[in-house]
Amino acid sequence: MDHTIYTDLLQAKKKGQKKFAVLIDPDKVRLGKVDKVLQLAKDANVDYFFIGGSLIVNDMLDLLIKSIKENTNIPCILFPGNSYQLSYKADAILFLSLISGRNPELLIGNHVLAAPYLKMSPLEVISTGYMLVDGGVPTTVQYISNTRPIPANKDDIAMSTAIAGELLGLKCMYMDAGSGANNPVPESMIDMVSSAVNVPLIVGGGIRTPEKAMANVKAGADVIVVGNAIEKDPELIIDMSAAIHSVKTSV
Ligand code: 1GP
Repeated sequence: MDHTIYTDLLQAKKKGQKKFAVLIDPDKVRLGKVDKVLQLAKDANVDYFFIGGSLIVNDMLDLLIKSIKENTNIPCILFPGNSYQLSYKADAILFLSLISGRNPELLIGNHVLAAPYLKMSPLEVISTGYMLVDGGVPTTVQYISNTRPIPANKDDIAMSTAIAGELLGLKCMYMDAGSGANNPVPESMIDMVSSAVNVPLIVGGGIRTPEKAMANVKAGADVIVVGNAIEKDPELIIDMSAAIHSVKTSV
């Protein structure tokens, strides 16, 4: 297992450079449409593909990653909704601990089951504190994880949670309002969390416009994840990527 992707993230953070990840849910994929997304992602210099969803009910995972690998050099990072969503074909995996919740299976239980597989696998394992933030609508991840999100106006709870995650040794934080959230994570919360921890901060959920993506990176996000909005309008990749990459924060 090498540490290429994490090292790259740390270096970018050090330089104040921002990254853009396009989330592809294998369940929602029609391979015809993916070709267009892949071409746009190449043209727009997308940094990563995140691959995952809360429910994966088909066997598209391997097929999707194979197709990405054949057509682009963009790294594929697994963003698994559960421990069955694993594939050796990806480059890395976000090894998520749902630290905003109090469900022991998602804090450590599933990790124990997946650990022997991951230890043997060629995947780069990036331990990540996953923080679900209330996005104004019940999301699949809330239902499936059986956890309550952090209230959107409780910046201090988010900050304390992220600090705890960092002190426990998690290498990244991911603040997520959940796929298709009405309200994305507020900038004030991103600002407070990013000021409190040194590890890279990933932010996603309900980001629909380049303006919001830009506001998030200005507030301190290091990686922006967009899924739904791009599924609806793949061309959005171009403007999203330009907006995110145009920001360079001082460090
Ligand atoms: C969800 O952060 C991701 O886990 C992306 O959310 O699909 O709403 O962009 P969207």
